[in-house]
Amino acid sequence: MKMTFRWYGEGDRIPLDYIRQIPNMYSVVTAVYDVPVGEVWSNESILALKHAAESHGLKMEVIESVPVHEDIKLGLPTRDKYIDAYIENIRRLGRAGVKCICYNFMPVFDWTRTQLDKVAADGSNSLVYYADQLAKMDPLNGELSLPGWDSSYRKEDLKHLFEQYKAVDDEKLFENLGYFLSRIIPVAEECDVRMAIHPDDPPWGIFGLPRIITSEKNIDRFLKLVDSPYNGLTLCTGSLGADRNTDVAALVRKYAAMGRIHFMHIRNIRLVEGGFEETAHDQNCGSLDIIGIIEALSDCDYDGYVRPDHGRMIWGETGKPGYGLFDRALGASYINGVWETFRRMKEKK
Ligand code: DNO
Repeated sequence: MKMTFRWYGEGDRIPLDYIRQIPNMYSVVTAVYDVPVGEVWSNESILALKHAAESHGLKMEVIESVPVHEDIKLGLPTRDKYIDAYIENIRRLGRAGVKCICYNFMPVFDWTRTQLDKVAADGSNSLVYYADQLAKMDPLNGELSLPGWDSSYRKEDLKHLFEQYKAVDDEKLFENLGYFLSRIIPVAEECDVRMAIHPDDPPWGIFGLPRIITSEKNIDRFLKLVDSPYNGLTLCTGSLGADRNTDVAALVRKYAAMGRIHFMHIRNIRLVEGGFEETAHDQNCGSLDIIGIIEALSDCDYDGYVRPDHGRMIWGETGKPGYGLFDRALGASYINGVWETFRRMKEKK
């Protein structure tokens, strides 16, 4: 396992020096943020990120994300030019030493929460998702803004996109994903860059838009679309675990044994009536079997990347929801501790 930490580039309030001081930190997870979706990233920008990381003793082996243009997800005739640009990004990143690219195939919105600062009994706050709050949200009124959403959409663009998605159901979305993969995976193989799709978060359709990377059945289907080790997963425990019927530890064991997990996002959530609340990473703080998940990784000798996913805001910290320093650093240390314990037990056997 290689421990990583998401870093939003020079604009991030968390300096690389701090990230480096988290024990066992290996690489940053970052991206070029100032280029519109669908365009090619400049080599200068890619190398600037790499040099910044390396001058602080860190690698830049994981990119999250190279976003996928909506025309690709919609399967429009214009998709090929965006796929060409995507391919060029894979090539450029591969040349810069990147080994893994995380992306998602969620229509219009990335991860969705209904409140960003729900205060818990201990005074910390975190992101939550409550179905009754979602029912009151109107994504088309132009007033909503959430950290996972692209704020560059104008109200009219969003309306148009929602219209276009009326022609796309789950089957069509799978077909469009298959087309995209059939073009990019051969390039990823050539460049030795592992592609790692992020599951849909939450793992069900929202606002009438389709979502497909949601369950074991659909992930099995996804992996078969192009049956190559380079067509793999970012296994996000909190995303898949929001479905109470999903046994996340069992999925980790299955897909790690197949060599198809390239990146792990580890976080815990507490399942509540109609939704979930993000908690500290520790086993006892939420509903997920975090220890069982790490045990499965150890049993499979997982050597891919791991990052502590969203943290709560604690100790008075303010900042990007889910992406403060303190709780994510605690999460990294917790994951390291559990991992090292399982490794030691394995060596002794
Ligand atoms: C949320 C993240 C996601 C993830 C994308 C990958 O915190 O896990 O935004 O980066 O879905 O494309």
